[in-house]
Amino acid sequence: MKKVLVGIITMAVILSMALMAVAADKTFKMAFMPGVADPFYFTMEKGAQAKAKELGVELIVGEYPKAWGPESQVPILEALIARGDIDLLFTAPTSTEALIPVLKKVHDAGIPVITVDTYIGDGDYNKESNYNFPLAFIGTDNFAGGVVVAEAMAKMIGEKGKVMVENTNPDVSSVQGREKGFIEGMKKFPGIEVVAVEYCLDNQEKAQAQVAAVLQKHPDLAGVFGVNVFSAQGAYRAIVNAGLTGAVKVATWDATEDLINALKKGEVDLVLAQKPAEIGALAVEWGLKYLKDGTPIPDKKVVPGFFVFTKENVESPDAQQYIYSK
Ligand code: T6T
Repeated sequence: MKKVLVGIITMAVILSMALMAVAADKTFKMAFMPGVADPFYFTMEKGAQAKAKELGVELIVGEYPKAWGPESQVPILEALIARGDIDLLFTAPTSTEALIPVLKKVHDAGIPVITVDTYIGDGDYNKESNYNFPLAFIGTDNFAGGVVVAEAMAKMIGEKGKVMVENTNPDVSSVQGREKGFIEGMKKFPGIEVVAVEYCLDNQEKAQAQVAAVLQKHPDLAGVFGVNVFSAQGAYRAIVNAGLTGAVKVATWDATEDLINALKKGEVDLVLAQKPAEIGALAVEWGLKYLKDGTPIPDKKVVPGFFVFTKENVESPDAQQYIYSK
């Protein structure tokens, strides 16, 4: 009886070692589905591709959606999954709620999911909920960044006056975090009033028109916070067109070449750079660890930092690494 038991255990050990060896040798296939076609996600892809190459992972990149939102993203995700050969998916959900069903479908099909840049639900994947199935969220602490921008803006405008937020969507975790952090940060400054929060739906022209309209209503506007590539690029153009460069302070988020050049020209006063290449690389690295031996991602969260460009450091050689790729 004892001999039989020892035999069974030995067989089980040999089998699991063989399975682990197969997993170690297998070339895993990961899929990356970006939020929209923009320099932030292009840079994320580059970081992910470089890490995938280094670690021997095959990385499939889903088609870049032309517009932000579930209408564009869900069909591309469905097509990715329909391939039937993906071992893990990392993606930036374009809505906290609307992306839950399709990502749950991916998960239920046996494909582990990591959300990068944005999260579903409230992003707490540790508690009981219908959205806690992703392995982790990997992305910026947007609320903390929003507070940093508020404090810098308050300083720039002498801690008094009217400011506005040019945002994209009310149901996207990243940009909502920035807005909330900014508004919270401004509570420390009783002389500052947030007079408007606009949503451009990630459309630069719309952002420009919205900032122009707020300027009409509040000609004494002191500052604008543009929360991402398109809202920020639209926001600073509205200020330039109104001939108010320098008079209205402009704080922006996302280090595109356009925004960095505007900073150099004095049309923008601050650019917060996220670390998209690092986010992409971390997703591949942690994803592979999980696929190889089930290593969990600590706290189901990885949060790389950010870098703040100002006119003082924008030419510094060390800062150049934070500018996004085209
Ligand atoms: O700001 C990034 C990203 O972090 C956000 O979630 C959506 O907008 C960008 O992609 C910039 O356009």
